[in-house]
Amino acid sequence: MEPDGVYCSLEKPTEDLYATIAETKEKREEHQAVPSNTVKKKTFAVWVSLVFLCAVILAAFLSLIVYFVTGVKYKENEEKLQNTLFVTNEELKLLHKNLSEVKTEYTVLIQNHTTLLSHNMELTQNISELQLRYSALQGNHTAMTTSLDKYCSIQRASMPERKCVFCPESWVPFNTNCYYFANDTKTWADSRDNCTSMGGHLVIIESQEEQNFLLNKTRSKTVKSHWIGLTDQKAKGQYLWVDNRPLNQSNKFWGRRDNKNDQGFEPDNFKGDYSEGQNCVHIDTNTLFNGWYDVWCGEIKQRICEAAAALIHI
Ligand SMILES: [Ca+2]
Ligand SMILES: [Ca+2]
Repeated sequence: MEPDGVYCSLEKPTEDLYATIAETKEKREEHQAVPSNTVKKKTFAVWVSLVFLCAVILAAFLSLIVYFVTGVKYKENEEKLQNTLFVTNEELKLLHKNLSEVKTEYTVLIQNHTTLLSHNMELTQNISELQLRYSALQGNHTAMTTSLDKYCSIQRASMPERKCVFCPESWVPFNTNCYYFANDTKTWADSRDNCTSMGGHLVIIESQEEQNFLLNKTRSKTVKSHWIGLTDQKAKGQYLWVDNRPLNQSNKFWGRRDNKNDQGFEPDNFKGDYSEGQNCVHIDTNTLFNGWYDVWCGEIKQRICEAAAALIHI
């Protein structure tokens, strides 16, 4: 080994190295000694880049915050909307259900309305028919009331009780009796028998009222003279009714003669035509007077029969 050689070889580089370091120092000094515009520009660019980068980061950060906040809000709103939508859907279903029920009820109401209209028409028709029947019944009621008043008089105004008087056909009711005014003529005896055969008797006049009734009924007839049931054939001057009751002196209605020269009262038992005189009595209306007149029993006259009426109290 050769140590000198090693150290020798180290000497030269040292010089060169120092030279290089010196040179570098020089260059550095040169470099430090002369500030460059390019460096300034680079530094400025770096700063701008840093600021820009910070701004971008800040913007991104803000964007993230906004995004996050907006997302949260959006989710909240979405949940609310979904809830609202759910509720709305439920309400809509309920409304559909209610609508369906209302439609069903409407259909039922329409059917009921139709049924009621039909019933109304039937009732209207029934009312018309009932009105017609009511009118007919009113007519019948009026006719029946007229007949009722004719045959069934009210006894007292304060009482609804009626007394119905029924007589055979062609007989006329008066009070509680029936009277038959015959148009054919017979003798007094035949007239008496005829009345008896019909269930009655020649009329027996017992009151002024009955006398007036008979006069009114015969006055309108062409022939006004009618036999009555009074005679004195058994004993002259002793007048008896056909039921053998004597003439009531307080109820006698003798007439006066319709003669200018003789207006005396009956009975006169005139015997001018027949020797037996006048023993039978008729009721008559003449030009001046009316009442009872005794005549010959053989004369033929119309007659008045009397019979008790059938009485019903209602
Ligand atoms: Ca009588
Ligand atoms: Ca006479």
